[in-house]
Amino acid sequence: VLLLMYFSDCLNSSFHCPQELKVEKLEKRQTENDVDLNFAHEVAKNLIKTKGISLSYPLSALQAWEQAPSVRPQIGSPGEEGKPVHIPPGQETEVEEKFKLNQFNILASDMISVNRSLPDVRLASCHKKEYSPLLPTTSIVIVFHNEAWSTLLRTIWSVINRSPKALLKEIILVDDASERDDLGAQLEEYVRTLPVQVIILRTGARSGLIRARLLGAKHVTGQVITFLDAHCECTEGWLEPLLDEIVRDRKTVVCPIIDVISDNTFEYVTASDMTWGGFNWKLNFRWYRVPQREMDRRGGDRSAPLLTPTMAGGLFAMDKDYFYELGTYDEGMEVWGGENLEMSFRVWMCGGRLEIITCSHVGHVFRDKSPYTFPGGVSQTIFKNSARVAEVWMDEWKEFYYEMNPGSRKVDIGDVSDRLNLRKQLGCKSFRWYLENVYPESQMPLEYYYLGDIRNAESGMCLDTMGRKGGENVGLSYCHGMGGNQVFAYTKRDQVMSDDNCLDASHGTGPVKLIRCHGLGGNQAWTYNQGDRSIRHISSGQCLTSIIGKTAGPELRVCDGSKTQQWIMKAHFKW
Ligand code: LR7
Ligand code: MN
Repeated sequence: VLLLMYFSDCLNSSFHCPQELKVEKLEKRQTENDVDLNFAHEVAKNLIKTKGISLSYPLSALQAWEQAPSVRPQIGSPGEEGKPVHIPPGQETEVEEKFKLNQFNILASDMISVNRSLPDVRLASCHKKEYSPLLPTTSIVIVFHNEAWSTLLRTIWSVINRSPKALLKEIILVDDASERDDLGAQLEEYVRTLPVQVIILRTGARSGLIRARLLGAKHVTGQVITFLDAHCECTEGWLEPLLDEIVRDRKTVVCPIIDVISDNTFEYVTASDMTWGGFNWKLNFRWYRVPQREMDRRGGDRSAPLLTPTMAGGLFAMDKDYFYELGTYDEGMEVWGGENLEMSFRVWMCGGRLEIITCSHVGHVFRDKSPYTFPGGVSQTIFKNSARVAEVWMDEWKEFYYEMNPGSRKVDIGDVSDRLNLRKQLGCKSFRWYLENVYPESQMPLEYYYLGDIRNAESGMCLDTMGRKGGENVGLSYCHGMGGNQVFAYTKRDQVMSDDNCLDASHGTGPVKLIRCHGLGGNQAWTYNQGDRSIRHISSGQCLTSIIGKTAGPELRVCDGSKTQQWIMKAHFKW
């Protein structure tokens, strides 16, 4: 009887449940009120041994837990309930001067209690969810380089205050060669007073966040690893839904919704539950609106786990054994960047899944710039990390990355053979599979004829987005061969596209706009004729023309075969 609670997840999850248990559950559930979980644990173990029942999660890793009490507001203290902090008049210059130390308003942060209260931002339907009475323990790994004292401590306290005690195995802090005095002995002393086990590890020399996380992961004794940045605040009920989803299927990697803590006022601002993670041709992580397809799959329930193509990278939880099975991280990556896409592609392509758990909210201080140094140079470092992602995981689609950043072809990316072997050993699927099945909305076309710059034969100028946004006109400028805004793909769906925008003309003549690609042809359908080198707008029958003496941008004109209407798609044109 006591097993009923234990196996209550069988019915609606991926556990393998023997038929008898289901029947037993249905018959006896109503009579069960208080369940002795330890006893249930024992009986369940026995059953598994004697009857060979398989469970996708080791029982020994599961714990009975009780909800953490809510944090009460400290009336009158700044920033309570996530409200913005107002800096007293006269301190504006100090705020400005100190801003660059952390790339956030440290005065505001210092004014706020490390135990501040936050609003409960969850959807109403989240409150009705029932989580497994037995969940795995987790270790929280927080890496930092020169983090501010108050944000780091508020991160730690928000974990302590808002995690069920029984589930929080330890907090592992990894200091990646910080140069701040207070992060040394003072921090060690402070954490000794905390009501939870806190371990501080130090990398010694700057190793970057990826290798710092790997050092932290080695010391994890909980069953689940949860990574957080060092300037986060966990809200009420953040942990249970993450762990619950992992118990249902240990190959699920889960992220909370990442809310915004203002870098200026430290106001807590809820992020949309209608965004997921994607990436662009430059291999930058980006948020995009969740497509209708994914809403439909969830039956319109916004509180249901959201399958996401990629994750932001800093805040996620994963079964520890699965973290190792799947090849941890790419140790060849430096400082910052790339590891989030690498992990996302690897999880999806090698048999796992990546989700945003919309009932779990954690705030993060978003910054415009990094406050710290990149020892190898910012672009060299990011080029290297991204090129490693592209080389190992993206198959032929790596060309999009290289075309955007020709400089990255020259960077020494080191040896990736271990990672390629890992991909083979794990029997991972192709990047095409990922694009077709996980991320069909991506701006990476599945089939294309050409990728590169598009040069006009008369003026010698290249089509150029000029960095403009969707809705504005496409431009023309001197061909620089540096990729970026001059990279276009001519696709088998008749699009001329640059990242997520397509050349679009709604009038028969005049300028041509960049509009978010819709894939439906119409105003975005073009044909390139390799013979006369024209780019013809299908619906209007007009030709893309570089107008002499006019550098503002190309326009649509009646096709006349002149050189102003001849466009060169130089190499690698594949019919
Ligand atoms: O050399 C370093 N050593 C470190 O220990 C550089 C950084 N770090 C620490 C740093 O102190 C911080 O705690 O690593 C953590 C992440 O660095 P941030 O906060 O400068 O990164 P970010 O928030 O700008 O960047 C996002 O992308 C990164 C790509 O490498 C990481 O995955 C970050 O964890 C990730 N942050 C998030 O996902 C939060 C949401 C941001 C978004 C979108
Ligand atoms: Mn961060």
